[in-house]
Amino acid sequence: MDGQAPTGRPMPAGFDVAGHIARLHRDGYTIVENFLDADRLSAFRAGVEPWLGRYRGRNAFEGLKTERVYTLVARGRVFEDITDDPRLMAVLDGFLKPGYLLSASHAICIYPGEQAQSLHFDDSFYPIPRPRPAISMSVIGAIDPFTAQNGGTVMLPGSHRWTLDQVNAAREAIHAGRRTPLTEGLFSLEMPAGAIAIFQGTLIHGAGANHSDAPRLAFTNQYCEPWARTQENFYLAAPKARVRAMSPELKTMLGYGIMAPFMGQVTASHPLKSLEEGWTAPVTRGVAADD
Ligand SMILES: O=C(O)CCC(=O)C(=O)O
Repeated sequence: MDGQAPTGRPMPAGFDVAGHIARLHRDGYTIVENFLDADRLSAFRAGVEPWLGRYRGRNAFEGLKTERVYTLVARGRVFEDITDDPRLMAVLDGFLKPGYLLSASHAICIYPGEQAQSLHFDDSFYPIPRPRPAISMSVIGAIDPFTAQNGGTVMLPGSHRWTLDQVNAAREAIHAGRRTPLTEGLFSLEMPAGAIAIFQGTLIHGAGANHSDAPRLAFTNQYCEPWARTQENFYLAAPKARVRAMSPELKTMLGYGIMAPFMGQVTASHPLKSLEEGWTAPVTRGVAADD
């Protein structure tokens, strides 16, 4: 699909949308090399640097030697650009309904000595039985090259089609260090800086252990169906002044859109109205506000 992208911005010639969609259906993941060019990689590093060196994870899942910078999309232009990139959106359009939402957006810096994260699938918190279509789609992007040594994401291709019993059996076997037919395909994602993996929210994966002597910097963006609840609450987390300057696609992804016929309305108005200068909540107009 060359030419016009869903964003109206140019789609790079030769980007094989259909091939990526086919691999996502077959394996549960696909890799886009050169997603960030050298300029975007430098801009990413410069943009995230002031936010690093502040916190460590609060639990083993976040990673006790891992730092996460949440609400990345609202922290600078490069983070917007990687979130609504036309190539990515063209692939996501093959899986999620129009008006899909950004569910999570953060940088992940895994420091040396970090242990492997427990294996999981990203849309597990939606209580709908498996097997089923993914309710969310995830991206993990390499700012540092991913290797098996430095914490490259561990993935289990094909697991996006499994029942919950199969998922649990595979996870138990892997965590116990046992090999079974279900665990055959387990591998560590190795990809150069600037590449991303797109994967289905139903695919088993987890951050690898960092046995190297350098941090592994990455980002993840996750997108969900327009009817599903998002992990991050961007209405509260992303300052309106920043959202106003974002692309129409990003505004929709952050919740300033309607899913037909009226999901997401703001007191019977389109949510974009709430971004207009001087807008006040209708319930406070003409009466004293409580707070
Ligand atoms: O950092 C990674 O490689 C994956 C992280 C992940 O899967 C998660 O935090 O949910």
